[in-house]
Amino acid sequence: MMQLYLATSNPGKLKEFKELLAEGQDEDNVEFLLPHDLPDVEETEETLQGNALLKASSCYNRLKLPSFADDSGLFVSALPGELGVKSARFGDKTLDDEGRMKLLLEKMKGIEDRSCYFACVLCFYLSKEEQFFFEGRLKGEVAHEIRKGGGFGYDGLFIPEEYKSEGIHLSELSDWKKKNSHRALAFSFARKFFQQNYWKRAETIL
Ligand code: ITT
Repeated sequence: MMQLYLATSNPGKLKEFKELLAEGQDEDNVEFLLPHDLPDVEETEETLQGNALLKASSCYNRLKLPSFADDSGLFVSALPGELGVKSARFGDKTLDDEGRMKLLLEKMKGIEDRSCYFACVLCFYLSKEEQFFFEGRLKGEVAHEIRKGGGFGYDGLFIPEEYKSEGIHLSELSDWKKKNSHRALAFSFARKFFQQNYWKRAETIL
């Protein structure tokens, strides 16, 4: 059984990764572990790839064991450069998820183009020689009101493209999100790749 350390301090992400791993576990031959003392990493890069690598590599360097990290964000067409890779730091540093959604709602007042997408980049840092990246995206639009429910982050303000006509928010689509989110997509690419190329022979490599 291969063990992978998950470098995240976001409980929403952790919950989703646990659910993703639980599906199809039998074929994976892998388990996720959480580091006890996760290194505090300043996300200084300008891309999701760069920050995912920073987080995964600092976890690997601390533990000297295979690690992976997720860097993700909401990219809003009408607000270029404001969220995206900086989504977790949008607005005042003291804001929580709800505060950031309220700020986004405020900034979108009167703006017609509400198109946006979530993106997630996963970096698997298996060794100094082997790092793998996978990306998933989910298109949608910024809603006109916040709807609480499941999920985390900006889910309460995001309407997936597929649910535009019904106006259903991602926070109301927990089961759908498990299969179709940017994170689920990135993870499914990783799973496919590792099942074919790595996890099955991991015991002989590591
Ligand atoms: P770690 O770096 O510890 O993993 P973080 O919350 O700092 O946790 P990011 O730097 O990747 O994570 O920031 C991602 C932000 O984008 C996060 O704070 C959310 O607000 C938002 N986000 C990412 N994925 C999301 C999702 O599935 N649903 C809603 N919001 C999401």
